[in-house]
Amino acid sequence: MKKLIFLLCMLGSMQAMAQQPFVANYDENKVGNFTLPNPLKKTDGSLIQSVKDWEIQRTYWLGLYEQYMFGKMPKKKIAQSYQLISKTNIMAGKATQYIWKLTFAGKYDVTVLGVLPNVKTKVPVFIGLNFCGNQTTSSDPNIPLFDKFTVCNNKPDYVNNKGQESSRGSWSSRWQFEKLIAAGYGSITIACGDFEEDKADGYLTGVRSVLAKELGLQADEWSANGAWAWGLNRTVDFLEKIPQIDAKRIILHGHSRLGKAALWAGVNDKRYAAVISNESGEGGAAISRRNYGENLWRITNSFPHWFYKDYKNYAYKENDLPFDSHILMSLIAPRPIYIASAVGDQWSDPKGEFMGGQQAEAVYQLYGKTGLGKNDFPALNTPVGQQIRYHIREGNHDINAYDWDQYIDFANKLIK
Ligand code: GTR
Repeated sequence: MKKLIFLLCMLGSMQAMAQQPFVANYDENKVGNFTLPNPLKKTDGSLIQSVKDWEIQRTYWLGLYEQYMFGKMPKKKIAQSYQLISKTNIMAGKATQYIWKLTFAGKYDVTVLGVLPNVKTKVPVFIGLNFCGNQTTSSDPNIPLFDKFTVCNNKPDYVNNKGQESSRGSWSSRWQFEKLIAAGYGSITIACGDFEEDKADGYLTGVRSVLAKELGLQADEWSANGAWAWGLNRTVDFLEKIPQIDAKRIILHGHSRLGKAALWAGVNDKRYAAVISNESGEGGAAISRRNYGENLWRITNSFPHWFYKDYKNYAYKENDLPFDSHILMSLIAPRPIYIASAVGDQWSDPKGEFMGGQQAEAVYQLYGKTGLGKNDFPALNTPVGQQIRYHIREGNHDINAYDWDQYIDFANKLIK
């Protein structure tokens, strides 16, 4: 009886907590105590000692991520065709801009933007999804204006779900095409909303519904992050067919919510040579067990579609999850990973993002790699680490020229 009363009280206080307006904690003294699951611990309690055993354990973790957080990743192959829509010489002959249409199962199209340096050798490329349409990445007038729902739709640059001329290049600072071309890299991007519009009912018109039969999955068996990650990985299938691209040097990046999608894409597809999480925060690189900034309750209530439907049940019960962000990032090993934060973006919990990288170290060591190494949380604008790299820069939630300088340097050292 006592137990029952206790349980009812607990339930009542949790409900009350859920009804109160959310106040994020930014006090290190209140992040709470927790023990992180050991990525190398097998279900029988023994510790993994070899890469061979880790590869088996890796599949087990991947299954848990599907089951608890992101939903299933379609395994079925799907028919894919592509068409070149336009090809434009840009940057005074230094680069070519491509627009391709990718078609899945003959019935679902997405538009890919590629900017490749005009060189004779195969080039490494960065690939990442964009928030508000390909036209926001550059002011070039040949890029089609995106005409589906995006998170920018409350801005004057968007009318009735269509990006206007004024939206061209509005986020070019996040893409830094000139910098990349000068360094010998190409850049590939697609609007995330081309795979699934970023809203609660976005699945109705996205790949989760339209391709449900072909992919053998119902929409509620996976998530928007799953659809975005799947889209990235299918774009890699296409990039492998483009002769100018060196498919062994594809570097995946994502900012914020698209950083979460990038991590999920990167663990599901070993073809990426490296993965970059830019301020991916809660549900991305940050340790969820830390009560700091955004938390699991807040994110699953604000964005229910991002995760598998049962993930919300772990709100205020993060300790019951079998994993945390360090295990997600361990699944990238031994490939290089870059985790970046900004001091003005405490919502994403920079210390939690750093800790996520730190706690993946043991798996990198199994492969004979040094991740963040013995580094403590670094000073501003001071990147640290080797195979796992980290920086916290000055400024706000964004991906900017400073971030890109570090990513190019990282790729030059570890990929080129
Ligand atoms: C916020 C969300 C974050 C992050 C961000 C973004 O509203 O709480 O998890 O994903 O959006 O994508 O910019």
